Amino acid sequence: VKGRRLHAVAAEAQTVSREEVLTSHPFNNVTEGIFAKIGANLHRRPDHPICIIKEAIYAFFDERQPGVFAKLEDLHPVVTAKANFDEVLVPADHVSRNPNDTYYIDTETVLRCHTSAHQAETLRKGERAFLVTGDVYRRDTIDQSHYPVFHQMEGVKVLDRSQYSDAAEGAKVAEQELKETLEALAAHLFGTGIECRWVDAYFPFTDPSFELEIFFNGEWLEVLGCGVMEQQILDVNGCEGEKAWAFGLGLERLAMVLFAIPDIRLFWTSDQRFTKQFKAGKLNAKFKPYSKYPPCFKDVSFWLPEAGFTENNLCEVVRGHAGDLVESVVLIDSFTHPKKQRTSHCYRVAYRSMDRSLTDEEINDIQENVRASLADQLKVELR
Ligand code: FA5
Ligand code: MG
Repeated sequence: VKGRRLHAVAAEAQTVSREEVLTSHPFNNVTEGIFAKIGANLHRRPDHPICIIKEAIYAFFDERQPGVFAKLEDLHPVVTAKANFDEVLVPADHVSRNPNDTYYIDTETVLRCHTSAHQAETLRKGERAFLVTGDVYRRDTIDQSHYPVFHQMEGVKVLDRSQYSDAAEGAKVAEQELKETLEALAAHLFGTGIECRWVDAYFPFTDPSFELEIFFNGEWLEVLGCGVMEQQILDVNGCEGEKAWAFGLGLERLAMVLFAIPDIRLFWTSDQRFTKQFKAGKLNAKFKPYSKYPPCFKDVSFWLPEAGFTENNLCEVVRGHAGDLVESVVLIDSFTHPKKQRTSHCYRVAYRSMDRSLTDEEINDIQENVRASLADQLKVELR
């Protein structure tokens, strides 16, 4: 009974119980750190930059087409592997299904790795134009624009039959309307003072597919993926023969550009020097760094194990010990010994707090723990 009650309360708060997520299933690879983030719902806190940008995007769609887009933002992040992958046509051997990339609760259940997990079910509910916003989870590399929990907004629009006369024309109209919509959205959010470019892409659920990049802090930053929806997804979910476009926005990335936020970890800080700088509805705030603490670099070199090695696993180990104190993990050297036929990697880990200066002692402790776990869990041979 106690378990049940807990569960009911958790569901109400749009979160999940510990037992539901950190199961003892051998396939489970969810960490404590990830579990702690579930239910944070940054996209629903009015003064948080993720919520502010969400509202600005809503305003854009409401101005252009009042009342057309349904808005869903409390769909549960625990989804079936079927919804996350199969229903959006992700092939059985696609990398994203690999437990190196996705957090699995058990073989059939995952933390969604994209809001596209809700495309099919929302079409089946009868929606024909919708925006789905939520937290998504990925085992990934570590740098200033990648974080294992982030927020996406999915947009789907099924065209009106009157917009085209045959399938080929429908696909063309969908592509044009999609690009025109997203270019107008970028102009709405950023004005004309930014540099954007379209890049051809591949997604199993769209064809053709594109990504939009924005020039930010000296680099091209990918902010969204999109395309013309695969016919099969429409055909089996109540829209037979219809045409549609879809996109998935990275809300952190857009907010970084809009508010000049230099590091993705800042979205998770409770430091008031950050949080106090943002207010609901205020789109022109530029983040003023409150202080730049020096980074501390630590290199780690090791021979790769014969059983294989994946960088995401290294990043999970570092994140597990360092939490938000790790800023980036970069491969700086790789070589294969000609006689031994073994490969050695050297990674440089940058530690830096967003909020305070770190002591040598605490960094050395973390680095020692990282090294021990690399040998223990990933079976590398430290050098
Ligand atoms: C997708 O997730 C597709 N589902 C998007 C899509 C939807 C395409 C509908 C077509 C139709 P991608 O893996 O590229 O695509 O991620 C989308 C965006 O999420 C990226 O452009 C980026 O802005 C953001 N993103 C991806 N990984 C991370 C990360 N680790 N941290 C922060 N943001 C990320
Ligand atoms: Mg991408």
